[in-house]
Amino acid sequence: MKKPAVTTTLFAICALLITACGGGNTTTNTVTTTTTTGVSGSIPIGIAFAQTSNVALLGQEGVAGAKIAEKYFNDKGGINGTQFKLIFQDASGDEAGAINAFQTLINKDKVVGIIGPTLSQQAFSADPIAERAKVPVVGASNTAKGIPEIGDYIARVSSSVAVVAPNSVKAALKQNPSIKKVAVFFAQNDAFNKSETEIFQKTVKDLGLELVTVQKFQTTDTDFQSQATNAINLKPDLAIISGLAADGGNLVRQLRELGYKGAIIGGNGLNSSNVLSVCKALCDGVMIAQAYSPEHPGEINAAFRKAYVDQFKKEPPQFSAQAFAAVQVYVEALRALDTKSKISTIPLEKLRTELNKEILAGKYNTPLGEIAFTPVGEVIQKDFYVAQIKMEKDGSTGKFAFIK
Ligand code: 1QQ
Repeated sequence: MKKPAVTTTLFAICALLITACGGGNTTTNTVTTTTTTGVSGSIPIGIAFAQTSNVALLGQEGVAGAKIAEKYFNDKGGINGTQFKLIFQDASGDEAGAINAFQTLINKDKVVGIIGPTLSQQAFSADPIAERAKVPVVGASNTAKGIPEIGDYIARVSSSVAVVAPNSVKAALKQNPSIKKVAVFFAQNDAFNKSETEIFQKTVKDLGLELVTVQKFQTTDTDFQSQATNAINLKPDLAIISGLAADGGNLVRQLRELGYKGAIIGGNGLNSSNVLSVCKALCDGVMIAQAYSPEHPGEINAAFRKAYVDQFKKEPPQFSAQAFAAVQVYVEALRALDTKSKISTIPLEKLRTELNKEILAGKYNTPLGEIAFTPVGEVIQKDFYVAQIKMEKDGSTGKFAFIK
């Protein structure tokens, strides 16, 4: 009789003193978040981009855009007079890195919402964690099919491959109407590249072109001799590559080194001036569809462009503009929410849920143009472009020239 009595008493004490008895993190967290009133001090917004690994070639452009937005909007008074701060957790290039970054941002940094991760491949693993914790996520570079559909808390400012990718094929045909045979290459170990190649292959067929071969590789590959040779033997007029910056750039270089003279289209994974150092002079002429143009009219883009050019001495790339837009979405949604009821009085859990609704309801005039969201969280955007890499005589510097 004695033993159970002691256990019961202990249990009762523990129920009152959950932390002291080490009652488990889940219970402790629930108690803390429901009793804390709101966010005090500056408002934390989480950024989970790749800052290490080969994906950092793309992630660092997101970091740059987010930092410009942080300064720009805080200088303008932040969230109705309260500053916000971006908390960066390196999501690296794989699923584990993104999951780690999300967990830290949600549970330790107690952010109101997250921007990231860099790759769709990572988002399919990490976004469900935020969804279960009811923490809003705004993707700023995830373009694979199915991202907003991951859950109610998942949205993106990065337009889908289905909308963006076909533009480059149409532009290539316009520039060279004699294109008939097309070779397609894609990285088969990456969700975004699998999604993008489907769109490219469909576009090729829809436009009445002949798809002569589909060559596969891995984002970690460095040697593309066999894929490039297989394709070149079929005499294509156009090569379309869905890969990431390092592998994609290497494939461009090796195609040219093996004598390929036709047109080349790169997908969104090659959409960074970081590919220039990989394929160097041989990058010249590669066409890439864009969801942003530095020339987009309007005050907000002028301010963003100036801040970027002042700092980096070159035109802002798409991934920086999209990251800026994602921060802007949070800032404006937080302002709207704060106007209705003071953010500092709303408990964190409720704040995250209310913020998510506000994000989806808003309209934003960003450097990408006017954007809004469908109920599922897909971005609605109007203007798209195509750029072509123009290398300088020195063979190492170059730029993305927008095709009119
Ligand atoms: C995705 C992408 C990448 C190329 C972003 C860097 O579009 O993974 O969805």
